[in-house]
Amino acid sequence: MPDQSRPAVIKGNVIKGNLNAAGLHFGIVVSEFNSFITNRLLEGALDALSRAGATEKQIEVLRVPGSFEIPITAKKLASTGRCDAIICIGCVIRGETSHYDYVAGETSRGIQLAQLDAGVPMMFCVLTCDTLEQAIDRAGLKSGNKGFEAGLGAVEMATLSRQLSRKSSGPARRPNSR
Ligand code: INI
Repeated sequence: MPDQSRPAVIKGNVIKGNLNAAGLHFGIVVSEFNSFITNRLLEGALDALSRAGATEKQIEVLRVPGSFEIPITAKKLASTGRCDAIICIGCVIRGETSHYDYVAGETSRGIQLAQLDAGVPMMFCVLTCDTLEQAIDRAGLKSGNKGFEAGLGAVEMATLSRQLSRKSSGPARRPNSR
């Protein structure tokens, strides 16, 4: 007998993305600075998109000089309305001066501002490392490939966003309601 003195445990209407890239379009903005690392991250992201079912014509890759140039490029790309999600790839490695702090800080801040402003999900795949070894580990060795993770994240966020766009046009409906 259910205990009727206690409220039923409810889960709510869970809305979640999935890993099916069918019908979606992705942008990837890649920094050329530290290209030894960023090209590996790019390969990881492309691998993830391909495993999710994306084909060549669903993906466009834009190359920029350094991480600092990623936010404006991602924002402009988002404004074309072509992309369901954008993957931002860069690698900032700490040097002897404070330059690192400006580049890393402004790149992350810029990408966050760009995605909030544009309403297009942007994956933050900018490594911020103290050493080259840490970057290598995160671009395909010990700690996996952060580009691959970003690729999967892009598909999940793109599919979630599509659901939210559909739902925002009217009151919530149950799947079988008329
Ligand atoms: N850009 C990077 O992507 N990573 C770095 O480590 C880096 N460092 O160390 O200087 C870097 N600098 C270039 C910067 O992103 C701009 O391209 C440049 O300042 C011109 O605006």
